[in-house]
Amino acid sequence: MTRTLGALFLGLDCSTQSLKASLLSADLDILREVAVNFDKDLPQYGTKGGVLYGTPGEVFSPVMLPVEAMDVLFERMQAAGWPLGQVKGVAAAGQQHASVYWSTESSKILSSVDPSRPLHEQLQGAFSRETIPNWQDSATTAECRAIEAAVGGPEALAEITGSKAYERFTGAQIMRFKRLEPQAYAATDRIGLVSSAITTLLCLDGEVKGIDESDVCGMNLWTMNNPARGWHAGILAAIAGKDGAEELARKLGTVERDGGRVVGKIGQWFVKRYGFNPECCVFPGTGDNPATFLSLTLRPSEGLVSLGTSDVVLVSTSSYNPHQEYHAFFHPAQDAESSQAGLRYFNMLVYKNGSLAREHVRDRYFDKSWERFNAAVQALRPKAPFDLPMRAAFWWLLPDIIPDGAHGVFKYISKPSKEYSLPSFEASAAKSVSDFPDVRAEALAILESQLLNYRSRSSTILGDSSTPFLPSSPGVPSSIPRLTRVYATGGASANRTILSLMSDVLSAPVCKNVEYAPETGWVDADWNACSVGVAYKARWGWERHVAGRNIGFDELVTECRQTRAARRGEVKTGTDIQEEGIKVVATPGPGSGAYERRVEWWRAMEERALRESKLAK
Ligand code: ADP
Ligand code: XUL
Repeated sequence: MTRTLGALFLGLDCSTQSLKASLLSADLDILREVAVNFDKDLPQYGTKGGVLYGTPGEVFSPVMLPVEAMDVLFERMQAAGWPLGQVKGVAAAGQQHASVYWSTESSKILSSVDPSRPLHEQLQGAFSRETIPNWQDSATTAECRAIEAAVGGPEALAEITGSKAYERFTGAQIMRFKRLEPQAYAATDRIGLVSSAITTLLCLDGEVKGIDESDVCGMNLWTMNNPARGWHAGILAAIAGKDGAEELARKLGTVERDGGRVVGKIGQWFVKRYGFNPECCVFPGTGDNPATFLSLTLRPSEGLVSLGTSDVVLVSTSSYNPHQEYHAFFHPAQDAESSQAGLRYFNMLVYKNGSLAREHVRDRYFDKSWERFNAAVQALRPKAPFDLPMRAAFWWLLPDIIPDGAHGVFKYISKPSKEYSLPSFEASAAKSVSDFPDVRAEALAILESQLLNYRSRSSTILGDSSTPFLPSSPGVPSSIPRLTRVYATGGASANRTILSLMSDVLSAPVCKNVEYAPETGWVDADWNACSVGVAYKARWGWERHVAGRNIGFDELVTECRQTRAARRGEVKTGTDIQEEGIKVVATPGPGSGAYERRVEWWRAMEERALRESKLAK
């Protein structure tokens, strides 16, 4: 099919291991993608998995790595014939928390780059720190405790900034940098995140661009719980001293509250070197998780489960629900005029023991075969509402984040009976085992425990918030709310058995992104969600900026979907249009009721396993 391409939108994603780009049409079709792999394509930096290791706990990457990756990325786009002159808007996503330090020379250097030479040859002097601490860094425990103490403890910090202190969060990282390299800190003019640094490089107009208000929530520095949102003076003072707090606020700069604001035009370097249109607009960058959230246009009470190396669960809410176990973020595409009451949020839950733990069980008991693993799950999974699960297995091979510090492997066989009508009694009477007598239970039990974890905690988030949710099924405690819909992404979402069990345990339809090609019809989409999500944001910002339309992000995406459906000769409205590009791949079956009845029991089992994990230390 040949169509004139018209206006195009570009999204970049600077993640841990690669820099990726997606090119989208004005109707949000994904037209092209390209990636630069840090280890493979830039071996001179010597990274492994995109990072380098220092003293215990230190994980970082060279600051020039993403700069040189930009050089290679745009060369590749040009070599592949991308019509870059038609790009009207661009936005970037970046790994969260990781900070970039700009020197006092940066402004001058950024405004005078020579289009005949690559960026990495010219920007060395623009940085006051040679490295970017990576989100996997864990060398800042002492700083975390100091930041929490400054505001009255972890709970208070979570209430103010959306998260208790985490080693990877930027506040603790800045504090450690200042302590270890005071001169380099003093020579720092501005501090940004990876997303705002890539945005700065896209504009190259001499200005270091501000951090956006969704990504800023990963810093432990931003007051979220107060209409006068802003840098928290007490935390800044804990990091930089009373006298240095104001200076630190200046270094951190002005935060972008409007995710669709034009922060600059594409730099002349891109215009002269790659033929960009000088009118191409640049919109605020955001974190990789907020960007993924946008690619699925999650509505309040919907969730996303990403089954990658680690598992990440995002729950979209219409109210602020800070909690010590997880992170609260502002929605990445709201405009500055949103009243406090109209603000949207999402909660993020990060689990270290995701795919690697599942793989471990597969390799140990099922000959490294997902087919065998799946067959075991299918054979034993509950098939009726009272076919209650009786095993629980906690595979905390790495010390986990949720629950905090849980470590070790714990397995139990339980026996529901009238005698144990209280879940805590039943849990304490459960038999601890090292292997299940029926080996097939190993596959089912790890999945059940992971998924009941996501079910239990997403229920708590919905129950604690003013977000509307689906009530639980008749006969099940009403304190177990359900997500209305779950989107599955990540490597393990290729496994339909896992998705089908997920639908039963979460009591919600499970969906995947699909894309349409005239030759094949709808197929599973395999594009990069982060770069696509920020390209959507650029499209939304452009609509508001150029057409002057005061339109919400979700509404604009819906309009684009309508246009796409109409192009295929279909008329879609209402819920149909929400399904455009999204396929329900699993719906709750009869076994779902059994899981709903076991959420409270599972919570009691987790409490017991956690207690035993702490005793074993
Ligand atoms: P990353 O977090 O690095 O982006 P991915 O999202 O690519 O990771 O997920 C990689 C993981 O996906 C692998 O560790 C693997 O265990 C898991 N995976 C891939 N295919 C399957 C499958 N069919 N069933 C279950 N897990 C799978
Ligand atoms: C989120 C986190 C990671 C990074 C990965 O808190 O640390 O998901 O954003 O790039």
